[in-house]
Amino acid sequence: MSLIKLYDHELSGNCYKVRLLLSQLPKEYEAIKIDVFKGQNKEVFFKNINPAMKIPVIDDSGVIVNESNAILLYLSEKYNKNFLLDSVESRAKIYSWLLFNKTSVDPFLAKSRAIKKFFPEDKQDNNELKMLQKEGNKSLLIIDEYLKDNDFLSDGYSIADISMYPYIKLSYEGEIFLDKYKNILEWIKRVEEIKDFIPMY
Ligand SMILES: N[C@@H](CCC(=O)N[C@@H](CS)C(=O)NCC(=O)O)C(=O)O
Repeated sequence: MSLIKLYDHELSGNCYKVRLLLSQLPKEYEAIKIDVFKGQNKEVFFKNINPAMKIPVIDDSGVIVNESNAILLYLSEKYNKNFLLDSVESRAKIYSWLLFNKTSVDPFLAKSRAIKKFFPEDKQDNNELKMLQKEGNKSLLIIDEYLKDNDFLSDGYSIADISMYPYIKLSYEGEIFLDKYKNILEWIKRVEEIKDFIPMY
């Protein structure tokens, strides 16, 4: 069996989700850097791997999976079901949060971060940024309310927490601040205390 290949970039929160799960499974892997800042993701060789031209992608002995949250589902299903929890009811919560993450959290938090961290100042659209920050805050409030009575997003630490963690942790880079979300701040501490946690940077 060959090592899992992860097409990766160190500044990508989506790639980090996969690195964090691989660390905790635990599962060895080979990281292949795709320099999205130089457009390597648009080169023919990578387009053949992922026609959507985005990272992360994994190649697990020929099984190619893209979309960070799909990769989390695949890897936990295949290598360590503890990250999916036991009951159908707990899994239902995981599925809900994974979809909420991709529809209502990452699109706002990751894009705000990208604008402030990676776009040149003259390309930063302040109206777009304000809209993203407003929508991001709405979702953070929902998560914060939920975490008032729950230690983790489902009934124990799972890929739902892994999926939600990076862009929430890094939200300050998009000028979305967590001070008023006390339950989220406590949850971040709990996530960072899980065995084999690795920091984003
Ligand atoms: N929904 C995708 C989003 C992936 C994504 O946006 N990846 C970024 C890096 S974090 C990327 O490849 N950007 C390059 C581009 O869009 O040109 C996922 O969750 O994997």
